Amino acid sequence: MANYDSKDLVVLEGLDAVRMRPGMYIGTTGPKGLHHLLWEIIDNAIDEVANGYGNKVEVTLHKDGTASVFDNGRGIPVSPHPKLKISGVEVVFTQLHAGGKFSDHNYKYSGGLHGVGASVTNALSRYLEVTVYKDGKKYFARFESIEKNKKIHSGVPVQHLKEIGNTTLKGTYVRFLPDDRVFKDITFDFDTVYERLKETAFLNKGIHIELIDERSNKKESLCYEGGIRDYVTSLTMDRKPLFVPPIYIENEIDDTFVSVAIQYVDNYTESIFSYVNNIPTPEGGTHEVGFKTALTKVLNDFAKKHGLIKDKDIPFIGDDFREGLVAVLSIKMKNVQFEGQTKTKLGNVEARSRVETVCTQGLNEFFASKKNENVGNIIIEKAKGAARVRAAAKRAKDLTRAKNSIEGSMLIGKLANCTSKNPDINEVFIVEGDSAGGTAKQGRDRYFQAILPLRGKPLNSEKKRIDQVLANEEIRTIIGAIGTGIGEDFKLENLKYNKIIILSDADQDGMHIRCILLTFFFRYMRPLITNGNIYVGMPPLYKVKTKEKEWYCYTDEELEAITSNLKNYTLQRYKGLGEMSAEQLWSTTMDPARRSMIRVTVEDAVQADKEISMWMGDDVGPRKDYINKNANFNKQDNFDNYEKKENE
Ligand code: 1YM
Repeated sequence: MANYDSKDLVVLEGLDAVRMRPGMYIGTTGPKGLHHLLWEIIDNAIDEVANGYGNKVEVTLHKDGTASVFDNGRGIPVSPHPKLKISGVEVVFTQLHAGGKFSDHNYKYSGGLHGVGASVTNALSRYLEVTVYKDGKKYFARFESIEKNKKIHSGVPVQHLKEIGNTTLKGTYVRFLPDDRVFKDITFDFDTVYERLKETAFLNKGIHIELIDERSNKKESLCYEGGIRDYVTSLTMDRKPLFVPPIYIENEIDDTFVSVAIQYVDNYTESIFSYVNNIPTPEGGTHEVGFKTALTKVLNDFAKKHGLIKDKDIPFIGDDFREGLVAVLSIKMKNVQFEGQTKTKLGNVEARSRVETVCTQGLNEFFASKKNENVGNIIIEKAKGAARVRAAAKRAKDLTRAKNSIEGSMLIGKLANCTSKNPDINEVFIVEGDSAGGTAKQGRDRYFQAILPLRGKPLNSEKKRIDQVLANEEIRTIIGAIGTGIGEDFKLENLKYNKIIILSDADQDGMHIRCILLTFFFRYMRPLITNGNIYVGMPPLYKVKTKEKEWYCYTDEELEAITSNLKNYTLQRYKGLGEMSAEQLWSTTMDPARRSMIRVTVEDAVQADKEISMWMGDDVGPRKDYINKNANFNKQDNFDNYEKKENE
């Protein structure tokens, strides 16, 4: 059977190098590298059909550990290579980076640099078989990695390409067994392959891709007539798209095919997924720059033309048009050059102007149509919101900076500051209501304790955008007093009080204010929480008094414990801080020697994030579910009560 000779081994020295250093060719010998073997074969099949020579690619994961790929294209050339004097099939599977050197091999668009070639798959397989169906004939070749004199020779042609019969089919079938001497685990993962094929199907509209898993009898068929339009739609399905269908543009210019699908969703992030020759470019590059330039220009023009910009409006910058943007940009061109950290950034300068031209033209045409005007208006409205936030955030930054620079800070709202200038010992009490604030001011130790009374309820920052939150007087006062700034400008070293103590009434309103403040700190000043600077003060709920003695109780359990042994006593229930005298407030709640407080910490930020958006967020559904599942409706804490508070 083995009809190879020494000549074959010499030709194959290149493949032995692949086996010596697989990392250089496929990155790792872990699962990612294993799947890379399959991608190489799939990419060749896709290249063939994407260039119009077929319409179907079939991938099968077999029970014996092999994987196979079939495409109904022209079939790999079977004629001998003029210089190498071996069949085209053998060139493809035994020569590193052979594709481009073969005289015939001349796709308009191809993955190029990125793909290391099918020969690498051959080099790292136990065996690989190729069947070509071409011009009514069926051809077959087999390669093996064989051990000779204790040395493994990779991808040796043990069956040179030969004609084995007639056929009515056309195309190429490749089946291989990854080498378990190279890979620890040679099992292909269905989901990994499926996800890759799905992306490929989106990027090559109309191609039929089938994935068959014979190990588990699973079968998936993929075909998207809408291409990247369908891709964007699937990306935005559960994120409230602002209009349907997505904007779609495609055109060819100077042998570069450009297509882009554009949608906006109801959030503030920008997601551009770009590809060159079906290869993802997460680092962006010249094509993305061209697209962004076109988008900014056309939308600015649209706004001007339709009188959507008033004098008082903040001028747009490019970022404003990309808030909530979800776009897929796919281009196909020759001679691609990749750059960047991970070689996933397009470097070709000519791509920039080509993409910009196609996108500008396409977008202009789109918005020139009367029926699309509404889409334009929606995007401009969204961009205006973004511009406002940007301006407000800048104002707030400037404001907090200005306030930070004012010594003594008597200017900050109604803050009654302490006299000490030592942040390590200073504390600030954020107190609910003016009257309680007054009591706290009288009761405090003014050397190290500052009092910040809140007049009304601060805004719930989970429900409002940052510009609205920052417009809120109470929030601004708090930011100014604390001194650190917020968000990305946060600087812990500027903290003016080592302890920030929230002091609110022990009723529903008080709880609500406490939740609002904690939400704000969690979202915008989180280091204060992780650093342990945030506390919740604990005023007593009851005073128990006998002729001889009096007790303060901070919980119902405490009250129960104390009164169970008493006969004649009077009980006072404190409904609010305002009912206490200055002296009482000091001795029960503010005096470091006697008070008790809760220090606020975060054990699991992801969980905290989820809970805060559930409890404090816009979406009522999850909150209602949770409360209905867990609340005790004998108490007065049911869902409707809670929502009423939130909406007040
Ligand atoms: C299941 C894998 O490899 N299909 C495939 C590959 C080629 C061709 C067709 C092909 C290309 C050309 C001309 C050309 C390749 N040929 C070469 C090379 N499926 C799979 N289908 N005729 C057929 O590019 O001119 C490399 S890939 F180099 F031999 F031309």
